[in-house]
Amino acid sequence: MPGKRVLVTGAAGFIGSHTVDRLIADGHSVLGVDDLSTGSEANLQSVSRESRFEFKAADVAEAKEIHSIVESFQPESIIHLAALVSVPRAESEPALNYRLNIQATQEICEAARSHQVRRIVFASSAAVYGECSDLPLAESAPTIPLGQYGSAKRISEQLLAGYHASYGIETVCFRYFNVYGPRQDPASPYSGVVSIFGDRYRAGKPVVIFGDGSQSRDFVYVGDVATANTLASTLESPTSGTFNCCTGISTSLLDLIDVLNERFPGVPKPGHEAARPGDIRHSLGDPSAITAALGFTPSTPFATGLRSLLDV
Ligand code: UD2
Repeated sequence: MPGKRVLVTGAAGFIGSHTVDRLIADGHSVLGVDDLSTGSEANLQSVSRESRFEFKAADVAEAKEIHSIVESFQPESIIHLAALVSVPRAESEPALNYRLNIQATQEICEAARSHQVRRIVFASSAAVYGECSDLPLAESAPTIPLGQYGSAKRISEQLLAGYHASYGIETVCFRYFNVYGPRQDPASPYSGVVSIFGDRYRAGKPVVIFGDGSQSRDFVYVGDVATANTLASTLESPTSGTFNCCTGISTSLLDLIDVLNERFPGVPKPGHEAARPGDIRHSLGDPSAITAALGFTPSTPFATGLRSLLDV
């Protein structure tokens, strides 16, 4: 099968750079776009000398810029990962959230329509479900987002559904659960818990557990997410729909701490603080739809994924 031409927005970010690595390894040609506001070119080091990879620093919410990029590269698919990824920042800067998490999706759809792009793969989030207690979550569960970020992701899903219905563009929305792995920035208190805890244990420092530690998440390894993005953007057969990108396996913070204690036995015991206001206790997805559509389930065992993160 000849390689495809794939445009990846947010290419220098955590999920974007792993997706680019995977596309290049599979023989595809990639144009990576990123405004480098939170992503870093260092994440693209392994593909930087690859002739099938090009990089362009650009803001995807700028209509003219994205149109000219799509027109000149002529991708068969676009993987749209560029976003305002900080949930607290989306709350405090709703206009910025609108621009990056809604308007940019609209520009991508319009550019795809104008330049005959066959398919768009979009990074949605489990945040679209809000506080749903009927676990594991299937895609048919109600979507009642808790704030600006989840709401923007839901609106973007619907924009894409409209472009599919009106113009036949194939659209795939992945609702990512808690993605973890190498290159995830541990610096902010709102970074993913796996990267924060991994970073502190490696430095020999104790972590802080908000609440009693029995809260649980569906942790999905970034390499599996990259595989899902690659499959969805390059499959020959028509592919559209909205899918959970999750493992269906629940891991509590105490489970995570057990693995870390075993690996770093000398690190002082975790401290405890009050549960974070607004935190959900349990989150778990049902991966059966993604398996049926793509013949793939994110399945890297948590211990294996965690080892990759800690070994970097
Ligand atoms: C994710 C988002 C969050 C919000 C939520 C919606 C990320 C990183 N966070 O939160 O912004 O959208 O989904 O469902 O995308 N924890 C600790 N100690 C720490 C850090 C975290 O105990 O130092 C706890 C935290 O209180 C939570 C759990 O670990 O109970 C997981 O936290 P998280 O921020 O990694 O992920 P989540 O799903 O709560």
